[in-house]
Amino acid sequence: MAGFRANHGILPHRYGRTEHLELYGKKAYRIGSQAFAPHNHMMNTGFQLPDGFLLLPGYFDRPAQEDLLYRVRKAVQAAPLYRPVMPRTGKPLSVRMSNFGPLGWITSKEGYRYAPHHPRTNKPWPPLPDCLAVLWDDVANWPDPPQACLINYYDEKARLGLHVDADEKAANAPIVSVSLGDQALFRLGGPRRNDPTRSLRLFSGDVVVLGGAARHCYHGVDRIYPNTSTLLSKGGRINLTMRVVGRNI
Ligand code: MD3
Ligand code: FE
Repeated sequence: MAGFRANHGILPHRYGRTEHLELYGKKAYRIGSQAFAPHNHMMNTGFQLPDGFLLLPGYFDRPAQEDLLYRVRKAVQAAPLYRPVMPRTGKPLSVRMSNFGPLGWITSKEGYRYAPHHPRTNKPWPPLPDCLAVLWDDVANWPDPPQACLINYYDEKARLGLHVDADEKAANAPIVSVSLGDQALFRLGGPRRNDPTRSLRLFSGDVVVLGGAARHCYHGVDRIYPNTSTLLSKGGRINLTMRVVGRNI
């Protein structure tokens, strides 16, 4: 903890209750109900993080991030990124998406759903890379494997508005997220849209586990910080989210 103070000048005021999460052999902190990344500035202090929110800062080191990026590039060659549209209005999102795994999250004017084929190529989604299956087994603490892994690509202007993920019948299974590339300003609220929110910066290599109550909380991405990572040669951010969907019919 001394290094933490020296490097960042941020000392948790409830120091005595710091729980060093050595779970999974990686560093994460939970102070009371406030989870913490050593490199994360605590914005909006006083917000209680929902139960089940776990941030594993720097879970993937640079070589592991490069390996993961290589798998993502291979996947999007076969299953190109597309711009999902909002149901009803047909308005495109700024985030571009694709998927790994037996199922993928797609949108149309009719609504959102999970489907086994890419909406443009009509081919099955590329298989989930082993390193992501291993991550799931390491951190999810859930008996079933993920059925879908959404690939989100943000250019420097992309955003993701506040929403809840509610298209999975397996609503209690956790979601496991991996960030790659430029930093993002992530916003986490509560179960109701008007609940107070807290902002966290997500860095390349960070993993977030959304279980328990956190799984049902509003969240979004307010901004991407350009040129904050050298991982993606053309910049931007990739976020991977593994999900258990439940029975698809
Ligand atoms: C908190 N993705 O794909 S990942 C999404 O950075 C999504 O691309 C964001 O929201 C991104 O649906 C955030 C972290 C995350 C994922 C799912 C959550 C946070 C969550 C579900 C409930 C609460
Ligand atoms: Fe989401």
